[in-house]
Amino acid sequence: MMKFIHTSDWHIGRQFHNVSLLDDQSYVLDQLIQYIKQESVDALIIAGDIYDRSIPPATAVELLDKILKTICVDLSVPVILIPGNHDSAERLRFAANQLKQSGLYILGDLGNVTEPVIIQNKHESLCFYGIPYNDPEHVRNQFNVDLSGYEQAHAYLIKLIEDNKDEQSANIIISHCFVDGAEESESERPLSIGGADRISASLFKGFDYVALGHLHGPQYKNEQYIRYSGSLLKYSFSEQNQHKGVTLVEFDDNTLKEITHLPLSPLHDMRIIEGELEEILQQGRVDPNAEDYLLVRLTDTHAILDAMGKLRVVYPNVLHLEKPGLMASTDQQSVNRDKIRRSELEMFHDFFKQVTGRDLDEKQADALQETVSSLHHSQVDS
Ligand SMILES: [Mn+2]
Repeated sequence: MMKFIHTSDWHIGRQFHNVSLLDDQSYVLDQLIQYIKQESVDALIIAGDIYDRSIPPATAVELLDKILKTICVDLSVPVILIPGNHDSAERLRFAANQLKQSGLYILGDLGNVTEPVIIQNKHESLCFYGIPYNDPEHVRNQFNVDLSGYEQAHAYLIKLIEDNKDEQSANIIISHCFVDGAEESESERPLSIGGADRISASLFKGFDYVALGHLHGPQYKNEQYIRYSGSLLKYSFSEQNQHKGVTLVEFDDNTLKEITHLPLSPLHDMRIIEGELEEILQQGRVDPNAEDYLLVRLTDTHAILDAMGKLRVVYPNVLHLEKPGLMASTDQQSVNRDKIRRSELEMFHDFFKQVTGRDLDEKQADALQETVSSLHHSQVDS
């Protein structure tokens, strides 16, 4: 029996609403290391988007260096990784040939897609083929072929691999791509505009397991073995209900036996809270997870002074505030010419109604009248 863990989309060094997620990433990577020990896996796969940017901050490089040293050297577990669309393949594959000797396989060269990393024991062998992230132009230039679109480019690469693969082994593809029909999140950067980046799952049917990266929600497409492990952490509020983790894959006698989702628990969860300020403040005072990263949607219909400051007293990590209550109920969003000609009073009245859904009451109308006329006078005076 052989086992490996499939992960992807680490995005080390990512910032979220100006907050560095490095500690959060380090926290779940420690859990990954525990899983690697506990399951005594034979390899770790990272299917792209190792870093968040092509030139990552030094602290991100330092964290990755530390994690890879622990896994490859201290635990002697080989790591196989490919660059994703966020990584720079050229930078990531620095010293790749030398690093192979220490069990770190960086498959970052499109010209080498037909060369597998073979992990084996006495009875069986797993062949891992990595397809570094590419667009159709890379493939055209690299192989001097005429093709267009992501689907054709991927089909070409997979055919190359299939023509070379060893039928006696289990064959595993690692790729960073968008499989058609799979579900997106808000934190993925599109590979191309207008859906031309989709490829069909059926391209992969000749393989025993397909370790995908790019989409951040854990999921499979068509077949259980054509799978996205999902990102390490939630990287947008749209992912609040996703269960992040890594995927444990077991082979026996060169045949896929079992796929298990191993959950990761974040240092700070990411979630959306909705309600009126007062009730949110009350709930925050007793919320055991008050440190979570929050998007707060205030439903109050009146303006609130320094809502963010008040919320952060109980929820220190409110990262984003929305006030749908202040954009309430009215269809009269369009400005028509007649309205522009009206007096300030009428315009303010309309504005008030548009944001609160109510008319000014008598007291408010009086106050407004007074303010506007005093403004007019002060302008005349000065
Ligand atoms: Mn990604």
